[in-house]
Amino acid sequence: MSASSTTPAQTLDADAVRREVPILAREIYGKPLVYLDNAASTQKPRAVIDAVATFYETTNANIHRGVHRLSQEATDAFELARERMRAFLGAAQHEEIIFTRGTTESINLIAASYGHANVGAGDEILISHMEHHSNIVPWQLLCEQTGAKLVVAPITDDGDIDMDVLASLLGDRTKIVSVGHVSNALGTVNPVAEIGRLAHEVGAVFVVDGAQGAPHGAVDVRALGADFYACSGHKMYGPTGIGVLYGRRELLDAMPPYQGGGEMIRTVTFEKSTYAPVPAKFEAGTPNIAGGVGFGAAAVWLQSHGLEAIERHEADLLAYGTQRLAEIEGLRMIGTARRKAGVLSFVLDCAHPHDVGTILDREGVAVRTGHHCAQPVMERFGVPATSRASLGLYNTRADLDALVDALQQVREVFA
Ligand code: C6P
Repeated sequence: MSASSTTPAQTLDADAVRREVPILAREIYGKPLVYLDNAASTQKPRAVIDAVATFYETTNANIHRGVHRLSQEATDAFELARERMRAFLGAAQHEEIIFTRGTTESINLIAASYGHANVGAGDEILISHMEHHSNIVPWQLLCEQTGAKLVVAPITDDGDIDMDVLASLLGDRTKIVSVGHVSNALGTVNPVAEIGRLAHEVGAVFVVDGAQGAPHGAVDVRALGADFYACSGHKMYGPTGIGVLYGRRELLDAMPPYQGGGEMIRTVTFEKSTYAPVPAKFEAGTPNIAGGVGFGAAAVWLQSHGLEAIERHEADLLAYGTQRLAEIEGLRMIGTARRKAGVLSFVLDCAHPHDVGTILDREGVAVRTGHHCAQPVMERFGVPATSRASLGLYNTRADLDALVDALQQVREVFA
């Protein structure tokens, strides 16, 4: 996440932010909504809702193919969104920004395209034990199809990657290293720049699953040394069904297409097709145009609140929430890494996480319960599931107080 800034620190007024997000005014079972499920999906500010609605009301048409005015305006809106995502991620060129359906599709694209072109029998792909299934299964499929081997760097009892072991697992055979920027199940902020440096030392490409990194602080893909960086609009206060894959230009240029169809070609005959330059080569078919426009608006909205201010605000909430949850008898925190971002994952000795989630819901408190699509992490900590409160920039200390009060009620029911 971010480096320190020399400009005066911007502060974040979470109460003012809340007023920009209409759904937060809702009640659930007659109680104010306390939304603590931001790692699953975030709520949308008026700026994003309006950007999508205005696009449909004033500009909607297919892009990149019409000579008519609306098509040109829609194309401009979509390409402006690409430029906004470029600036948000610190990429050098807008051609390095590929619109996808989300992080999952972004990683599958890398595995299917870069992976098939560059990974063979006996090669190795290194991930960590804390990865989301989206950063495990695409690589497993690639290994099954090519005879490559998936190598897993272990994590400590606190939920940090064991960096000494990771370094020892890298070698001539390592072709791809892929790790999460931030763990969705533990909240660990991984030392991605350091892992990238180690990956490059052995000539591997470095993939960062940024699904939980990009919403919570400034990202600079070049400073991180990421060859690829994947993120999802819906986790960044933008629409669902849209995401971005950043890829370094020279890698993208050399990669074969991922899907075939309209827009990704230069010429087509029955004998042979030739392909469009990036980014079109990787955007077959009509994309989620309004989603892209909304995602661009979300990036601008996040920037307007200051990524470093967001990071500081969420760090304060994380520290407060960690301290308050320690008051709950029989609560075990899963994930106590040195550097964490907005995730409080825990189990209670008296109740199953699903029962915890159900009782919290009756109090208006939305958390996620389950394995969080990270089953190997659950197995590592010896639990089938956790309850997870995850933070966003509109959360307040009062939200965490409401969580703690509701957990005290769980204890009263089950103890
Ligand atoms: N994690 C969660 O509740 P998609 O579904 O493609 O937008 O994102 C997938 C994904 C990839 N990597 C990480 C680290 C993630 O956290 C997620 C999504 C959600 O934790 C839904 S399982």
